[in-house]
Amino acid sequence: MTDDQTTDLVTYRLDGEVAIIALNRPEKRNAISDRVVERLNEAVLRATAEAKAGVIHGHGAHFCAGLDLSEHAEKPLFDAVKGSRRWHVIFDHIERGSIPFVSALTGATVGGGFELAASTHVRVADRSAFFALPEGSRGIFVGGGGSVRIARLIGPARMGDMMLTGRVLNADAMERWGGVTYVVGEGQALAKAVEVARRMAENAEFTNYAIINALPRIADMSSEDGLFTESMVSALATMTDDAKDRLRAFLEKRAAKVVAPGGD
Ligand code: 1HE
Repeated sequence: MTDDQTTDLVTYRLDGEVAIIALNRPEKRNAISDRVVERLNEAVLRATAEAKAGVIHGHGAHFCAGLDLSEHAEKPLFDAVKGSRRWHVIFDHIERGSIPFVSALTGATVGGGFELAASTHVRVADRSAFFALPEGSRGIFVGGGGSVRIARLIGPARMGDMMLTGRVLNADAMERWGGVTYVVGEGQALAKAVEVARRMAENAEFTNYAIINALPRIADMSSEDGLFTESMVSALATMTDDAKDRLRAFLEKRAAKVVAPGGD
């Protein structure tokens, strides 16, 4: 385990093949300032270079209270545009980099915090987690990619409902809406997220890359273009040495079978 990129705002450690990144500003409920998002970017790029999967969580009781409103309130218009565009670049390093990320969600997962979670590939919430998009009541708008990513996760109508009414959803309600795919007991989000990330790290690296890069692009295409692209990506994956080894291992009965769920 290494701990050498820890800054005051974001912590980083490598646990085997899994990079564990955490927002570290609990006294401000992990609100994302300009400095926080840059430190997050450094950690994400390092994880992409040396890990096979990543976990993003928040120190303290809350995942993230969103954009740092004290900093935002002072920004001239064009700086606000450039700030939003910077979030887009950085969150894109998460969503369409080369390794999958899991977010472990606790407490407030609000505004830009939900947008950060939406840029990860798997979301695990514990029962303390709550979700809101209070931009309407603050007189602002989502700017961290939420209008694309959150709208695709839960649907634009539900996202509009959250933004217009300020309603707050608990973890079970958000699971029903498709915004998270694992709900665990309070205090268990990080452990479950690490377990999920370790499992993903065992996959073929090229397949993980194809999953995180091809799926969102194919979702933007027509059916016809999507099916064609799928055939190309599928054939490419089969050409890798990894695929050849893994397919042979299965045929020679050296690989794990798919096992029916145990009911959990
Ligand atoms: C903050 C922020 C923040 C807390 N920016 N400082 N996000 C929001 O509208 C959510 C605003 N925050 C809250 O509603 C609450 O703080 C929480 C529900 C998250 C947590 O409540 P609580 O009672 O545990 O903490 P608190 O006492 O409200 O906050 C503790 C401190 O954190 C306090 O500062 P202090 O100096 O008085 O101790 C708060 O001011 C500070 N704090 N949240 C700055 N967000 C790219 S566009 C994205 C657009 C958005 O993200 S909009 C949603 C913004």
